[in-house]
Amino acid sequence: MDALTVVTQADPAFRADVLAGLAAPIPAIPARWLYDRRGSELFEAITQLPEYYPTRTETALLERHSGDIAALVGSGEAVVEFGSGSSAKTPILLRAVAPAAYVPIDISGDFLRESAVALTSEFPSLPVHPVEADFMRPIQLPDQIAILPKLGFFPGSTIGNLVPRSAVDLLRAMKETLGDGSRLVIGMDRIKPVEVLLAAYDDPAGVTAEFNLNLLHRINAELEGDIPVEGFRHKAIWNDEMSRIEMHLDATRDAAFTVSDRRFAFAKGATIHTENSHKYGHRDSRLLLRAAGWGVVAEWTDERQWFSIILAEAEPPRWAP
Ligand code: AVI
Repeated sequence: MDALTVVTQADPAFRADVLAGLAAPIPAIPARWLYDRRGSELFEAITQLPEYYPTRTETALLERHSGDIAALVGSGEAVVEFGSGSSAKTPILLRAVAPAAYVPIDISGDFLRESAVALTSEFPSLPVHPVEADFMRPIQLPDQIAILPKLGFFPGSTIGNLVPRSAVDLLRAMKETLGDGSRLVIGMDRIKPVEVLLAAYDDPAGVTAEFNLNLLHRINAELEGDIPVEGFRHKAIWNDEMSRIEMHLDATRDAAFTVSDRRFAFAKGATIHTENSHKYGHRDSRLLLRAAGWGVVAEWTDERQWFSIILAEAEPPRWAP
């Protein structure tokens, strides 16, 4: 090995998920591994595509209704964002609700630092308390915001990337993190014509395909793999029964390869399931929130009803028949 070779330390959880996922009867790898540096850049590029309606629609909804949100929640909240606020959406909310503090939570310290710096220039007097943690579990918030009312923020319909059981677990964890009486602004993507959904997840420019196939490049680079990436293609399908878009990687020919010294053989047509993106009907989103102890206070949607922003409130447990 020459002096310039950079060795990436493999994440043991990535290795375990990939080896188990490739060997599973229905091969599947958790979607969170799509987001290495390159994957995150490609996802950013996806959000700019004409066919990818969610980002544009949600941003417009926030611009139109952030005043309504502020009227309902008041000012002086600690805004707690689940995921770092690298997007254009965070400043829209912060401008409207005049918070007393901002707490971005992200598992990646790099993203946290980048977004904290970006926000400080626009909100120089806003106290920012970044927390590096996995928000899938309840988190101890910084002491500095202990007495402030909390407003959670979870845009992007990222909730849709979880199967309903995990989505409810996450919403419950958020409730525990924020506390009873806190509020949550959450973006949820709606069910819409299948052609619109398929174009958004299989764009003609091939950016989503590159995003999906990047997972194989990542496996090869980080887990000593020799997967023939050109032997796989991106596939997006609408699973109506599960109300979700699914991304898969399809073997276009028989492919035998090694990952971390383990041999795998994929016959032509075999697939690796890499992501789900659930879409919700009006009542579905409410039921999901209620299952986790969140009552819906208000909901805003666009003219085409393609996306909705919901303001929910953490309800205290109460007896029910
Ligand atoms: C991050 N998440 C909300 C995106 C979505 O729409 O489900 C991920 C994505 N996958 C392909 N395109 C976008």
